[in-house]
Amino acid sequence: MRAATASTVAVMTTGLARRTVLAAGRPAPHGPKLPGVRKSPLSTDETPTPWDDVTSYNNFYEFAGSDNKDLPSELAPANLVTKPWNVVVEGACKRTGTYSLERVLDGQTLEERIYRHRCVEGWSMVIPWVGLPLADFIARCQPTANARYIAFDSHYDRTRMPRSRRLPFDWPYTEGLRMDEAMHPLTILAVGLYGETLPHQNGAPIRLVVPWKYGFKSIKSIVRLSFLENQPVGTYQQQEPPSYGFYANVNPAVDHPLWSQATERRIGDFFRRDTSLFNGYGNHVASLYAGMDLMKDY
Ligand SMILES: Nc1nc2c(c(=O)[nH]1)N[C@H]1C(S)=C(S)[C@@H](COP(=O)(O)O)O[C@H]1N2
Ligand SMILES: [Mo]
Repeated sequence: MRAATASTVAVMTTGLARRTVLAAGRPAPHGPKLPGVRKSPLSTDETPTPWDDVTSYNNFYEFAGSDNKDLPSELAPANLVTKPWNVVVEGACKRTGTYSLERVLDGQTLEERIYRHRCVEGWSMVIPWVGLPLADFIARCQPTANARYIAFDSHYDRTRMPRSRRLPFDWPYTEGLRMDEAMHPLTILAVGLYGETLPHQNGAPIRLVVPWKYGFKSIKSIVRLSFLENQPVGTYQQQEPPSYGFYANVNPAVDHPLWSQATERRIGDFFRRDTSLFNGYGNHVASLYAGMDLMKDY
């Protein structure tokens, strides 16, 4: 009984500490609505995490280092310059070159995709992204038969991201997907949130969202996209000791070396909930991994 009381107090204290942390960031101001956004049957009907939490509790290591959730919302707005913005397309495709953001979005209908987001650290949110299927943009790049993977680089400016130097990363932040994962209908390039332009702290002006994988695969502020024959190595995957695999599919059975992934805390909830395989998107994506051993290829 005494033990139960102590752990209840511990849970409450953690909850309060988290609330303090959430209140400390700077939620993004609201802007105009993006025009012509279409709803999608791929959205979850779960309640979205409030705007203020989605825009003030962030991971953006370039600005904040690895453990500070408040600083991205304080530092990214002034230090991430999003206009003009170009994305360089290179490698195994016919239409290599520099694409302005306007060109990426030209003639493209934007869709709202309300997705679960599960961070490898054990917290989760429900986020109403606005974006376009990555498959649509890939089709315009015309990848060749040699394109088996796609790699993404984030924008990096060490003078405007001084805290990044505290981390032993090989900047820029980089991530990769297998081509069939990249072409999957759930995979999007997000340019908005809650029907508005994407706030800087959330990876403006264009970021990846892959909802069945841990959040770190969803790379922010993309400036380069490379079609590759060989599997690229992501920023997290480069860590020593190697704790993260290439796939990083959400999997409650594969523990992080330092913590279990069996449960998660949905931001705003008091109690933890069970984590689902593929973050609950297994009916859409399990077939991509048929024949693979998910305990080994994680
Ligand atoms: N460039 C870049 N992209 C990144 C990160 C980062 O630090 N730098 N963090 C990742 C992690 S760990 C998570 S959980 C999500 C967080 O996205 P959000 O702040 O929009 O919720 O972004 C991912 N993309
Ligand atoms: Mo994350």
